[in-house]
Amino acid sequence: MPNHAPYKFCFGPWNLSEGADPYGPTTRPPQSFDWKLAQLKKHGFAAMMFHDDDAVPEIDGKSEAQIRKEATALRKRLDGEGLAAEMVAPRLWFSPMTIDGAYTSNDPKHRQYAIDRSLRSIDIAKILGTDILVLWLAREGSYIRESKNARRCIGWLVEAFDQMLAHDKKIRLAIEPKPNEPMDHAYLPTIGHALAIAQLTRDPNRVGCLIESAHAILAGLDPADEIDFAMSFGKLWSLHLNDQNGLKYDQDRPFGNTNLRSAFDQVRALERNGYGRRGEYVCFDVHPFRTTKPEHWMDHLLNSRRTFLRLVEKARTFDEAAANELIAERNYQALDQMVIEHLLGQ
Ligand code: XUL
Ligand code: MN
Repeated sequence: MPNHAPYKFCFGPWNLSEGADPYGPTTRPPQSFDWKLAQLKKHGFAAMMFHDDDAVPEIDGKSEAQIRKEATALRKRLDGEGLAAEMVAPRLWFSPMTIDGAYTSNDPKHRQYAIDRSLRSIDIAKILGTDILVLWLAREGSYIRESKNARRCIGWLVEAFDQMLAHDKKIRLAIEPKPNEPMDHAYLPTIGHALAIAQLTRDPNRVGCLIESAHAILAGLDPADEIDFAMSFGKLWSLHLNDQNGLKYDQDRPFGNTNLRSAFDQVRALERNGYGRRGEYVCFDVHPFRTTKPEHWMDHLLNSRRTFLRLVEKARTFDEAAANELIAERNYQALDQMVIEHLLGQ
């Protein structure tokens, strides 16, 4: 095997999903958390991503002490298996308290619920040994624009982030932007927005981002450029590689399955910026196709990792000197074909 250092891989329990979509039921039987963890370990992934209620199920009904107890038991288990927790993310889009948004709900009680739940997620992250709190701001945006005051909502987001930063001096917030779905428009749709709002918080150095390939494509952006942009600020703290066919619902396809050249460009961007050298993980936020049979349940993850590793080889064997000559001659026509030939191989 060629040397693929420094990359370490992870996924979340939700990535072994059962195939339900808005138009039909599940197509695979549900599997237990234990089964998912065993699959992760068996296939050589180094860490698991956790929503707060993946780590502590039915979290809303539990006391702080109970949450700590269950998180501590999970940490012991992960340690015993030699696995890490990559991040914790508060799931702020399921509860009746987040129907109108979480940090930006028009109801102050609901905004408080979102903050309280985020602080509990930080407690869980600390116990699980990760300093990354991922914030996918699912319902922070508008569906009916006049129902919200966007200026005020930005202020509420900053207030919420400030409370999280104050709650734990080590926690880092990794904002995962997505421009739409479930909202018509999100308040933080791109990496530029995530890094800009960081500057309004009490500790900008602890507010960074997570790039998901599909989310960047949905924003009409090139995920590779988003990687270079975030890493120019030293703020790419996590990564959800996957793929997406154009501007439609979020597809979470296997990495590289639709835009292979873009996947190559993303890997090149990671390589040139040294992603992973400060302990960052490569996570695959991919889902099995609805048609996938239970016996092929891991294939979307294994295929994504295989494609990623093959593209690392492609990036490392790309003839940079020859490419630079073509760039110096402004012969981008030949450069374009050179990339295609390199990807096609012999
Ligand atoms: C949603 C999405 C989430 C986050 C974690 O599109 O990507 O799974 O990654 O909350
Ligand atoms: Mn994601």
